Amino acid sequence: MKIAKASVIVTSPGRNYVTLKVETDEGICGLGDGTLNGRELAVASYLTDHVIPCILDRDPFQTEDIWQYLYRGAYWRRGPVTMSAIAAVDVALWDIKGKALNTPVYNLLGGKSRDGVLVYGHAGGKDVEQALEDVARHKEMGFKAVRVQSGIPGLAATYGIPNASGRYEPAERGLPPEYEWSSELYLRHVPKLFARAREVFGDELHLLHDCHHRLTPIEAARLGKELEPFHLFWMEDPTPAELQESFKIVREHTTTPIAAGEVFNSIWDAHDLIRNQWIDYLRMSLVHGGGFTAMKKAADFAALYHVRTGFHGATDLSPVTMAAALHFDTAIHNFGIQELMPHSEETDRVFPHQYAFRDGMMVPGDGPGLGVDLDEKLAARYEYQRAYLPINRKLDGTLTDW
Ligand code: KDG
Ligand code: MG
Repeated sequence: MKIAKASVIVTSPGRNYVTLKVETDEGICGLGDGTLNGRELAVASYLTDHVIPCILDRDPFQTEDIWQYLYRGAYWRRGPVTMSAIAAVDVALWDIKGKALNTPVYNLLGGKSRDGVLVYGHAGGKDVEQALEDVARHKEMGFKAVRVQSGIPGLAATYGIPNASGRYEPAERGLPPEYEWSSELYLRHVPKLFARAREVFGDELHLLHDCHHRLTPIEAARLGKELEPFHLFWMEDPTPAELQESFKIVREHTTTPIAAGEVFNSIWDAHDLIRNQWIDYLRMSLVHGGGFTAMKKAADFAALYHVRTGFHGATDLSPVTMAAALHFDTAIHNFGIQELMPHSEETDRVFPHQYAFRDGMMVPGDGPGLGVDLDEKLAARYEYQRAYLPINRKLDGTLTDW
């Protein structure tokens, strides 16, 4: 079997997605996601102008060789644009392999290690009580794990708070919106949020929180310590991770579990974090981390150090990535949890899929390949719209991490 054709489909059913469709000479099609929030067209061009010409006529079963060809063969290594493009190819080829062998992708990755994948949903509100109402709503839907974010007194808006329509979607059309930030106000508030959450919901429900890279290491250490009585499942991205040894400071001060990695695009971004056991959960995703071929190695490496996966699953990762993640989560041994931020109905119509939510868990479906399609006619109705993630400024105007 040979790769006969590959094309990039950019669609915007509420938000932008970049999808690679690979077709073989035997009529099998595979899909891969190459969406990079706010930088979508860079990946589309990387695929169309540089990658697709190199994969034609190759054997789609040779996922390892093709991955190495696109990674080592480019000479320029890593980076989110490159790795998302490589992931799009890799995931599409695994989809093809599954379809050619008439088996779900999880069977190619080790088979079922579990019956369902534990997922966490996003609850948020403009104040503590609204956030808790949203937690209650998630509990009613069946979630066993919920991430909780709330507005911060003194700040006009912050990360993770749903808008009037009840949804939270960080990328906005037009130029990047600007938000304000104060670590001082945030640190004063968050322990109160979780004290109240435990008071209302008791000990059973898993509670998570995303610091979204905004704290210094010592601030993150203080937060982790103050959250200890509330037994969080994790504290996410407590501090930016370019300097991996920053996490040593956080780790040495607190037993609150730590998750990091949604912005990483290579295992090398997490090498020190994992081998020093400074994190508990690796948040990389199949799309930005280079696909199944790369992430299987990353997960196996993490397993040696008691680090489990907790893959990124925000709405800016398309249903193709969600399907791929669920196959991966079903198969690997050191799975921890999967993020689930449900896509809009419009997006789900463009990408019909087999995966489903049942009683706090997700299942990938047992059909061949990934079990996700792309309705190209419908996709063509939603033209690309430029959109950006916000930027953040401290109260004195200094640009800071969003
Ligand atoms: O594109 C950025 C989003 O994916 C990110 O802000 C979401 O932090 C996020 C999360 O944990 O889902
Ligand atoms: Mg996050």
